Amino acid sequence: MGRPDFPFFDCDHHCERARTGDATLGNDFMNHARSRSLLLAALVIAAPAVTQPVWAAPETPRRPNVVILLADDLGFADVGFRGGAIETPAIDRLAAEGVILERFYTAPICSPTRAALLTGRDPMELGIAYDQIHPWYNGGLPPGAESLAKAFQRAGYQTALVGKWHLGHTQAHQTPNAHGFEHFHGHLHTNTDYFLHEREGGHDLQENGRSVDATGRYLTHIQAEEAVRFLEERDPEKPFLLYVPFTAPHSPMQAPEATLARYAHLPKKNYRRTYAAMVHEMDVAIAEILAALDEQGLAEDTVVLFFSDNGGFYAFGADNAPLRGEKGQAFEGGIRVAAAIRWPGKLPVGGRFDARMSVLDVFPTLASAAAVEIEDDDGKIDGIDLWPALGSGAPVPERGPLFFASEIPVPGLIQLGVIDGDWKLVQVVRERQTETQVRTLLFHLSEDESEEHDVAAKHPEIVERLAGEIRGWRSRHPMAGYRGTLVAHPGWVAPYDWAKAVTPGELLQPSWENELPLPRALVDASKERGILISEEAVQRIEAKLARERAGWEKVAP
Ligand SMILES: [Ca+2]
Repeated sequence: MGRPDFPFFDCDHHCERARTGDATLGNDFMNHARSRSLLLAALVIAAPAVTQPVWAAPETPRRPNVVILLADDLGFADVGFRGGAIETPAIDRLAAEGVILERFYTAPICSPTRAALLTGRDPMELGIAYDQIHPWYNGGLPPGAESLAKAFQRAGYQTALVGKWHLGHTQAHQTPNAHGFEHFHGHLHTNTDYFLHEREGGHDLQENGRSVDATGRYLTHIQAEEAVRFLEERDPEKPFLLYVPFTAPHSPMQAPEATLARYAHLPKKNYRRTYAAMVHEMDVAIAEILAALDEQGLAEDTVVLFFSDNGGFYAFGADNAPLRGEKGQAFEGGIRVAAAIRWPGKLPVGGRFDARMSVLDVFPTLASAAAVEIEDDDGKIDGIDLWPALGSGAPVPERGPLFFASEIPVPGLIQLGVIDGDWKLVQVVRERQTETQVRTLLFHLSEDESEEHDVAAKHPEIVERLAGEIRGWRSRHPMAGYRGTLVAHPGWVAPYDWAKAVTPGELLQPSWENELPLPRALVDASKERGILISEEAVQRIEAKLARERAGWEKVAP
């Protein structure tokens, strides 16, 4: 196929905004719109005079499959379709066959983006806004939260996650299997070693809670293979949701030697060569997933969304040009990311969507595209449904401010941002025990997307208003939310196997039996957790300490 059923706005040739759409589907979507955001979107869309659609969809449209491909710390400029130096033919293919999301925004760091993606909820309210979830944290997604995977699962989808989770790892209710993914193959943490599959010395590769030993194999290769395996072995009677959060190109900076050799012309400085090889490997994995869709004749029945979870990090080889800043910052380079979406026949070929889209919008938008119902009776979902705008050129709903925060990589140094219309305020906050310093910058994004001209001094009233918006947003942070703690407490040691260290759900159920006295099972599990520090792990840690001591002696005068 390849041709859209309608003209599209903002396409390469500046074609006129289409006023036609799929009414049958559209009405159906709205019948399912239960969140306040979706209802708001419906109201806004209903307001302008829009020509009625000219064709009707089948009465029982087949639900599309959904594939979400998430890069980790990919630079804004590091895709071929942005003219980057690294070749990414598979990502470029997606962009060429679909729509480039020109202004796609995420959080500046990993965990908040993933929380927003899966729940459609503001990471600030979830308490996962300032920091990523480190191995020494014991929190994660709230157990009862509605999620993308739960909603699709209820609608009859087979759901799978292959790759990095990073939304909780200590208790069963935090794991992917508890949040709607019936199949999970991957690792719970970030920064997992690509060859050893370890985090902090603990083994971190599993399938549905059971450890997987594939030591020595490159993680991105495993992820491609497992994603393709899911596509080949899935239940062909069901539509599917496949979420593939790649580990790449996040640190540790590791790539197979043969791939590194392909990029020998790039400098080693700042890991640029290794980073390029890691992006290359991710692109090859995406090519394999797209080829599997093609081979099974699924491409036209499948929505594929690609984006990065935050901007690239210069110290690890990324490039966010022409945007200012990087991962961990509220400048555009930290939060505006490379993104594209493809659904042949339903979305234009070679389209460009210029409106702002947030990672918060992904859940309501994909649910709308697939006519999947979201359970949100208490109106907790903050994202808005952009499917009518994307799919049929309907006006983009008005939206409130978008907020950003990060306390990575320096605890006590917080970057905050708010985008409201064309205005963007950035605050760099330095919290010390005796004082708090705030540096404030104001930008007009439509005139200055590279944030080169701070106009805060010219517009004190706008600064004051937006600073108030940020204060209000931060006040929604729960007491128990995370603040940056980049290093573990002294004495903290990882379990030797993260999959085995997850406390089973049945031990955490609130019941009389499980309160006082402590159930035998919990006592036994605690003992088991006690021996999770194996003799082998102790020896490994001691050997590492000995190596470090030797290193110190070597450099001692
Ligand atoms: Ca990331």
